[in-house]
Formats: sequence, structure tokens, C-alpha cells
Amino acid sequence: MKRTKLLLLSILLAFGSQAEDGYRLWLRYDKIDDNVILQQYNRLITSINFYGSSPTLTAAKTELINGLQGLLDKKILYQSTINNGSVLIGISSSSFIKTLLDKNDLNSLGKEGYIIRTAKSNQKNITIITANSDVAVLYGVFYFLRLIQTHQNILQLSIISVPKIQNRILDHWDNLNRTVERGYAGISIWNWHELPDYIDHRYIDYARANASIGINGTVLTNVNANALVLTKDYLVKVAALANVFRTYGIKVYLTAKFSAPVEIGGLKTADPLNAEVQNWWKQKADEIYKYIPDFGGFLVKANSEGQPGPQTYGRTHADGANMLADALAPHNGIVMWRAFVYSNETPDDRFKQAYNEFKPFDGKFKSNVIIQVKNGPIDFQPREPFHPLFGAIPQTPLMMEFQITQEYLGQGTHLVYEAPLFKETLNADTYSNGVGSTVAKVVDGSMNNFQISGMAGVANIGNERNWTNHPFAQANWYAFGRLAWDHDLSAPQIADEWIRQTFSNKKLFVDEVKKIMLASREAVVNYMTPLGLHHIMGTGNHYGPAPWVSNAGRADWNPVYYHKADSAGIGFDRTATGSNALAQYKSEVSNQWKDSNTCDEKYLLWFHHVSWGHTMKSGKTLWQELCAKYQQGVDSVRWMQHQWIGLKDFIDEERFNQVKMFLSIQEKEAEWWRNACLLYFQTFSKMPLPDGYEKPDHTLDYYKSLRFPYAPGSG
Ligand code: BDP
Repeated sequence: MKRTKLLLLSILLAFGSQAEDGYRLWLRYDKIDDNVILQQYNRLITSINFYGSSPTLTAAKTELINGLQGLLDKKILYQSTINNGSVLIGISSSSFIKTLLDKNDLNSLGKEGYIIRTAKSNQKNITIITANSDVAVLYGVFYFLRLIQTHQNILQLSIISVPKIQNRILDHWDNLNRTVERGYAGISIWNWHELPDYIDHRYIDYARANASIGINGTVLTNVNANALVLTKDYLVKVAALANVFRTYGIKVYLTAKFSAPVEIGGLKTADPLNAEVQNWWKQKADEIYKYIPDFGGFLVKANSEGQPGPQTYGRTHADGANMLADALAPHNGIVMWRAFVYSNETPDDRFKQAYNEFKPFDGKFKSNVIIQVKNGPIDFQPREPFHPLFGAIPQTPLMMEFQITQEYLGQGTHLVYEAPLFKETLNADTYSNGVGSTVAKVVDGSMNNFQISGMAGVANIGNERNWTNHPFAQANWYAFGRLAWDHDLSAPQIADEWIRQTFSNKKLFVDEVKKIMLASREAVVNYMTPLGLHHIMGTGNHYGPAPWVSNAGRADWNPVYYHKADSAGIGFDRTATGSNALAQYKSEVSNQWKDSNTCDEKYLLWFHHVSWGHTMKSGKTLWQELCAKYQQGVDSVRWMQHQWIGLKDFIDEERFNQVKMFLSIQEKEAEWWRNACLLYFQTFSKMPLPDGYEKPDHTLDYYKSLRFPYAPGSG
């Protein structure tokens, strides 16, 4: 008897109290903990009917059955007869489903859109999930599961959802040795050594997670590329991943090193106008497509930060991109050519470089080339004005490049919800076609009627058990995918659904966590780079504050280049009296920013060198305002901590504690940023810290002496 009890207890311990490790992301499918809601769903969903047998539809069926069985805690029958509560899934061409839906609706879906609709068939209440392609049915299944995970009413569904952007892509900055450039979540999930023979289950779960938010492409390798990935040995490994991802509608892409014809092809040159070079790339493309028939194409970083490119041979970006485009065109592949370039000569203003280099080539790229532009002109800072290229080259399709990994946002340990940052850029008005010419409309192709459109996010994924290290960094992966599908979604809406799926549907919890998430981006701006400061992070690893650095290899690698603090004031004059970068924007935009008295203060030091005594809108001097903002950043983190601690009873101990500990790190580092920056800037302002502010606990020399040779993410 005693032994049986003990056995029971150990079984309970083994299965009942499984630790929540975050691996399941937002696809947790745990039993609905609200009994009333559970019973409602149980009445409304009785069985599923399934039309089709492809691997993708089978994946959709499995997902739906697993999801429903978990959420509803009952066996879901798979039937061929229609009952009250049947959920029908299948593609729209299947003869039965076709009869239930309007042809125009189906036409409006294109290849990737789906319909979820409540209907009646023979007096039975049913739900139909259908689309014109298998993968879109899978998208619909994930959406339906999300409705239930987030406790939505499913009584009268009439949903049509079509993605606004065609190529929704994660860019992995993963190296073949499994280090991840700017990765803070362990090593690369691609285990190149064991591929193609060992297929880690993680690859499948990665694909499921991406499909659940509509991501349909993945660039497997770092933009600082290694030509080896284009050799046969690696292509078979890439093919093995592509075979897994295909079922989930995800295409693979690779970064193409421009010098590959020399490095692995034995040619003497990589000049894009050389016939042998052109032929080499054609053959290489043919070879790749033999292994991976649906290969997506190349992402290229050329003539930037030491990467080779067409300019190495006196040719242009258009020459380089078009050569690769020609090689891929017979196979329908695309070239994503990055605009993140800055030449080896020190420019008068790095801000202006991409625009200057690309503007002359507007309309000169082949139709399967898309230019990938970072959200802002410098480099993924906590806040940047939108990149001046958006709206400026109307004959060239531009795709967005966001950075999901938090290189400049506290890296692995700061809670920063990025959707507000993404939205700020997407909603910015370029005025390129009159009022309302938002960046989103440039990027989704609607402004200039482009067939090709795209949004890329630099991934924050690694082999940490919970994928992203910080549990809240999962929300950034999620938000990126949701916005790439539909950039009209709002940041609060996305946070809301993510919290419900990832943690809990309890209203108080959802409301409080949403507040934390929505405050977090402004918090990081305030404790790192308030009022338009930028690029004052530690050199190389970009970890922590280092506004004093002035000895890096070239002028525009130094924080002092960006803040230009001196005894007169602080900030980069980008008006007509300075670098005049503002002239790259339409006058409707530059007019908003060109006067330091009327410029939106969040961009003030991006565009103006302002005196320390300058009167701000608050009535404070610039120096006082700077102090206030840094303190506000620290205070916000403390508030986030306080709120989080109050939510202890709502969620599992594991994630509660992890977030709590990370918030302490964030608080410490926010204080460090405030102290180091204010002490340093004070050497110029010569003004005292206003009363009522916390005083730094160390000297400036102490902060300057800190070194982090092994900070993660340096590649
Ligand atoms: C910067 C990163 C660097 C990348 C580069 C890029 O610091 O590691 O290689 O951007 O985007 O943000 O190419």
C-alpha cells in the first residue's frame, strides 16, 4: 500500500509538476482554466472533418487536433460525417467546401489568405477553415487555435485574412561554427555538423512557430557571409532544413558572399561584368535549385563593413545585384540587396550614405531584386527617424529590415517590447505621394504597385531552451511576424494576444503585463539614448554606455562622432548649417524637424546641436531635461519590477523568477547608463545634477574603466 502511494506520488511529480521552460512559446495549448469558457467551446467544437492529404494539410490536421485536445482536454474525433460542431478544414477546391463559400471571397484570398467562417450544412452548425493553398489552410488553423487560446467568441465567425506583405522573413546572423552575430540566446539552432542526417525536433517546432504567425522565409546564414555555405557539402545540409520547412510554407534563403567565385570557384575575379563570373553564379544557382527546388534566393551585404562587393571591381550596386538576379531568375529566386552600406572613406555624415549610394540607381534593378533597408539611417538604435530611402526611390521595391535581436536594446536581459518601435517606423509619413504615404505603404508595395514586397527581421533565436533567452523576447519574434502579415495591427493588440497565449488569460494579469510591455520601449530610450542621442554604446560589443569613446578605427565608429558634445551643447547638426541630411527627406518631413525650437524632442539631438541652456517644451533647460529623462528611464524599470512582482500568483514560478531576476539586471544597467552618461556629459555642460536626482555611485573614471571582453553576441 505504502509503495503504491509512493509510486503514485512520484508519477504525479514527474508529470503533474512539469517545469515551465518556455520551449512551447505561444503554442502552449494547455487546458483552458476557465470552466465556463471551456464548456462553451466544448459544446461548439465536437469533431473535425478533413479534406486533403498533403504533408502540409496533414501538419494542419495534427496541429488542430493537438491544439484542441490540449485546450479542451478531450478527445477530438476525426470524422467523415458532418455534425453540429464540426470543424471542416481543407483547400477551397475540394468539392464539398467549394459549395459552402462565395467564389469572390475565395478569389480575394490569393495564395496565402484564408477564410474562417461559421456556416450551416444540413441544419448543422459548422466552422469552415479554408484557403486556396495548403499552407494558407495551415495559417487558418493557427488563427483558429489562437481564437480559442485567447478565449474569443467563435459563435459567428466571418474572418478573411490576407497578408499585406509577400516575403515575411527571418534573417539569422548565424555562422557556420554556430556562433551568432548579435545573438544573445545561446548558439545557433542550426547544427551544421550533424546535418543532414540528424533532424533535431527543434527545426520542426521552429517551423511551426513561424507558420503560426505567417513567417514564410528564413535566411539561414549571417550577412557577414561565408562562401562555404554555397558548396555542395553545405547545400545538402541546407536542403535537409528546407525539406523540414517546406511543409510549413517556409522557404530557405542564403547569404551570398560576393567573392565566392574567387573563394570557392577558383576564379581570379568576382567582377560582376565578367562573363566567367556571371556564368559561375548561373551554374551555382542551377546547382542550388537541384538540391532545393523552392530555394528563395540570396541576401547580400556588399561593400559594407569590409564585405566584398561590386565596388571592389569599380562596378555599381546595380551591376552586382542584377548579375545575381539573372542567375536566380530562371528559378524564380529573388535577390535581397542590402542598403546598409557605408564606404571606406569617412563620410561627412554616415546618415546620408545609403541614400546617396542608392538614389542614382532608382529603377535600374532587375524585377527580382528588392532593396533591404534598415528601419533607420544609422543602425537599429533605440529610436531612429525613419530611413530617408523610404519613399525616395519610387521605381525600386524596398523591403524593411527590422532587428528583433536586441543588439542595442539591452541584449539578452532587458525587457523591451519592440512592437511600438516597429509601428513608429511603419506609421511614419514619408509624404512621397502626398499625405498618408507611410513607410508601411512603401514596404507593402501598394504605394507604387510593386509585385514584390518584403519585411525582414534579424532573428533573436538561439538554442536556449526557451529560444530567446528573455521570456519577453519571444514577444518580439511574435510581433515581427504578426506585423509582417498585417502592419495595421496595433502594438497593444499584439501584446494582448501574445500574453494570453504565452502566460494567462486572466484579465488583471493581461492588463498589467500589457502596461509593462507598452512602457518598456520608451524606458530603454530614456535610460540609454534620450532626446535623440544615438550610437553611444560600448564599441564592438555594443554592451553598456561608452559615450566617451573616440579612438575607434574611423570617425563614424566613435560615439563622440554621434553626440558631438562640447562646451556649447550636444547633438548632431543635420540641418542646412550642418551635414544637411534633412534634405534627404521630403520638405513636409524636414520642415517638422529643421527648427530646434519646434522639432519633436524625441528627435532633437538627431538633427540639432543644441545649447545646454536651450529651453525645452517642459520649461527645463536641455541639461535638466536630459537628467530628467535618464532618471525617468530608471524609474520606469523600477516600476516594471514592482508591477511584475505583484503578478507572482498568476503564473508559473520558473518564468516569474527568471523575469524578476532579469528585471534586476535591467535596473542595475539602467542606473549604470544614467550614471555613466550624465557624469560624462556633465564634463561639457559643467552644470550640477538638479536636486532630487540620485547621485552616481562611482566616478566617471570607474565607468570608463569597465571592460567586457566576453560579452555575448560579438560573432
Ligand atoms: C550592425 C551590427 C553588425 C552587423 C551590421 C549589419 O553591429 O554586427 O553586421 O549591423 O547589419 O548592427 O550588417
